[in-house]
Amino acid sequence: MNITVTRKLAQRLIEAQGVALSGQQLADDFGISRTAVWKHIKELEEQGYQIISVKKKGYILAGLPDTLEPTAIQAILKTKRLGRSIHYIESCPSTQIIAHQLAQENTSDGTVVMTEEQTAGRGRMARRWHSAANKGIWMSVILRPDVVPQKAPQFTLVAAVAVVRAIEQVTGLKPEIKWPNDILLNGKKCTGILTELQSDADGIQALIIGIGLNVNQVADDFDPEVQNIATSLKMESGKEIDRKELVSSMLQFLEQYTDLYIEEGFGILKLLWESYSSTIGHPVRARMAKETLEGIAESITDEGVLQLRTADGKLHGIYSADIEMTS
Ligand code: BT5
Repeated sequence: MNITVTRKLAQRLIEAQGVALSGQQLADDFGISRTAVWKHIKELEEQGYQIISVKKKGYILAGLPDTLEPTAIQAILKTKRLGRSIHYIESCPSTQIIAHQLAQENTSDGTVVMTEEQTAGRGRMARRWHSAANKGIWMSVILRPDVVPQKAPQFTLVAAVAVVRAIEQVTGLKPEIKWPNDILLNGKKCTGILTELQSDADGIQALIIGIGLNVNQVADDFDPEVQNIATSLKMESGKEIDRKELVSSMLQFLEQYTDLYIEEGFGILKLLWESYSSTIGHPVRARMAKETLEGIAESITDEGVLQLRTADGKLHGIYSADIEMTS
């Protein structure tokens, strides 16, 4: 079966907004037989599309599946660039790996890699990111901003603000950001962000922002390794969440905020980031590669560096660490 035709057919049904499309018309438009159209309709039904077949009128779309297929996302997407090209794979080791390959092949700014399942999802420092099938959002966004490499770390913070805004908009939940890359609900992690860079002597070639968001898992869906520290939007809200609504909202905020950051700098976004932060103003322990420091997390700088004041009064600039709240 020709997948492109199936996708185009889904797109036509979505665009028809509940109006019947005649089988003959579709057959003519796609240059295939009516039986072939019917086979594509059956394929879409298997994917979870609800399609009503009305005698003498044709096919009507009555419901969309909980899928992250590009057609379903793009039907509701309001962005200009982000997600206008989506590479969708049912299962893959890591969307970051695919995004890196695409970025080297000159893929366009705003391209998104999306999957239903990762078999080797990764966090910072080669840690594992558990990515259960069909329950979360595992995606990588490729950006090609014209900025100096020193401006790269803040993209993680900007992305975090975009994710919390989207979670709020779609679910009404109140997430918090834990510096630098975690999003928490009731103190448990629902999202991790991983920003990676491709750069050369000319500057940044591509930024790859990986976002892992636990959406519809229940406690048993999590690996025992993270069961005590992880949560999902469904566990916190008690409701099944529409993943494509969330993707669409996240991409919209991400486009808006990354554009704002590139054009105006980190100022306004820093204020927004601080308003969601669970870290600032609190006593924390910061574990870094070579040392661990305890103190009060006072602020972040315009460069996204955490300012930690230790008991001896010294202020330390922390570029990357794992943060634990100490009270
Ligand atoms: C992160 O790293 O939090 C970044 C995670 C980024 C994942 C996305 S998914 C799409 C894209 N493709 C990838 O392969 N990766 C990105 P870090 O701060 O190092 O946190 C990793 C730690 O989070 C692990 O050591 C676990 O303790 C915990 N963890 C793993 N899976 C989790 C999950 N599903 N939910 C909550 N916590 C998890």
